Amino acid sequence: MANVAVVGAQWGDEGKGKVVDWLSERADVVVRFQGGHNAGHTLVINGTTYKLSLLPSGVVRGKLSLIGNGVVVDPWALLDEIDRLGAQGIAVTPDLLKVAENACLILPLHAQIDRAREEASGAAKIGTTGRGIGPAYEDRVGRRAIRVCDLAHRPTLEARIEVLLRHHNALLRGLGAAEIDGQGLLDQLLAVAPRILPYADVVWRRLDELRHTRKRILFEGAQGAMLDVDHGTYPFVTSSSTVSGNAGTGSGVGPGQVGYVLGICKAYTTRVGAGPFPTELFDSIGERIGDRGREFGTVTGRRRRCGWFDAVMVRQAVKVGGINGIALTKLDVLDGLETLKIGIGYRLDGEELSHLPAAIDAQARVEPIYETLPGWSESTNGARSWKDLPAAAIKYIRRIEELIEAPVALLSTSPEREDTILVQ
Ligand code: 2SA
Ligand code: MG
Repeated sequence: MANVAVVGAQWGDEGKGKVVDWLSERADVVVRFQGGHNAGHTLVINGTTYKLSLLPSGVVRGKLSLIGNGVVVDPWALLDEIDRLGAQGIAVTPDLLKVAENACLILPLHAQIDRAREEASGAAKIGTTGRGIGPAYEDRVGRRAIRVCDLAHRPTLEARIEVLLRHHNALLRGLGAAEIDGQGLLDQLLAVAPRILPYADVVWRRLDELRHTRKRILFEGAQGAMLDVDHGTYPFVTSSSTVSGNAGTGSGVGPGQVGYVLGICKAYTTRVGAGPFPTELFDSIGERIGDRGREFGTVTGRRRRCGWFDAVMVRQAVKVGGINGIALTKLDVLDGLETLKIGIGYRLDGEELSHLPAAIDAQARVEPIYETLPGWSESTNGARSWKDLPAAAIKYIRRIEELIEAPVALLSTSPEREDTILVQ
C-alpha cells in the first residue's frame, strides 16, 4: 500500500473513522491535516466504542499519530480527549502522539465568538459545532494566532497575546462588550503549556524521515468535500480545506506524497447544520434512514438531516478532490426499502444541470432529478463478501460507480472493522 488520503465525499460523517481504522493496520502513521475538535470519528473495536474528535484515529491502534499544522488545536479539548481515552485503557503518550509546533491554537475566546455569532445570526445561522473553528482559522490567516510553539516562551506568548487582543478588544469595544483580559489568557495558557509541550514536534520533518524509511502514511481528513471552504456549499461550510489537496499543505509534505485518494461516502446522504441539501427527505423514509442509521452528531448530538444519494454532488467531490476510489458505507441502512432513488441531476429554472452551481440562491433552489432503482428485502448488515449481497444491492452500487465516475473500492457493511469488503 502506498500512502493514502482518506477524505469525506459528502457533508462529513461518512464513516471515515472506521475506514481509517481499517486501513491503519497497513499504515505506519496516521496524520490529521485540517479541522479541529469539530470532527467526530466513531470507532467500534471489539464491541467497545471510541469517540475521537481531535486525535487521529490511528491512536486507538497504537499507531504513531500526528496532528499537522493545518489543524486548529484546542489544548484543553486535546487534553480532555487524551484523558478520556486513558480512562478507556489507551495511553496517549508523547511517543505516540505528536502535535505540529506550528499548528494554531483554538482559545476560549474563539468558541465564545463562534457561539455569539451563531446566536446573533437568526436565519443566516451556519449551524456550526460551536467549537471556535471559524474564528480560530480567521486569526490564523489574519496572522495573529497563537501557535503551539509560542507556549514554550513566555515573552513571545505575551507579545502574541497583545497582538491578538489588540484586534479582538477593538471589536469588543466597538460593540460595547467586555474586553478580554490578557493576563487571564496568559495565565490559562501558561497553566496548560507543560501538558501540551511534550507533544510538540516538527511534524514535517518527521514525515520526511518516515518517507525515507518507506513508512506508509495515512492522511485522515475530517468533515467532507461539500463542507470545504472553497468547494463546498459556501457559506454553509467549515473554515478549512477538506479536500485531498490540503493533505500536503496541512501536514508539510508535497502533493506527490499524498498517494491514493480514498473518498468516503454513505449509500445515502446526511448533513448536520444548516445549508442547502437538494436530495433531503422530509418524509417517513428520511426519518427511517435517520433512525436506522443512528444519524446523530458525534460531537454535538444533533440529529442529522437525511436524504437520497446525490450522485451529482459526489461526482463533484470526486473531481475537485482527485478521488481515486470510494469507500461506500452504511448500505445496510437501506435494507428493506422497496425502491431507492439516486439524484442524477438538478433542474433550475427549466434548465438541467449536471453540477451543483456555486451561487447560494441557486444551491437552495435546485430540484433534484431522480432515477429510481429497485430495493432489496434481504439484510446486507455484516456482509463480508460480494456474493453475500443481493443482486439489487450490487446493481445499486454499480449504478453509483457509473454516475460518480469512480470505482467503489471498499464496502463497509457495519461499524465493525471486520465487516468490510475489499472490492476487486
Ligand atoms: P464548524 O463548527 O465551523 O466546523 O461548522 C461549520 C459547518 O461544518 C459542519 N461540520 C460538520 N458536519 C458533520 N460532522 C462534523 N463533525 C461532527 C460529527 C459534528 C457533530 O462527526 O458528527 O457532532 O455535530 C462536522 N464538523 C463541522 C457543521 O455542521 C456546519 O455545517
Ligand atoms: Mg463525524
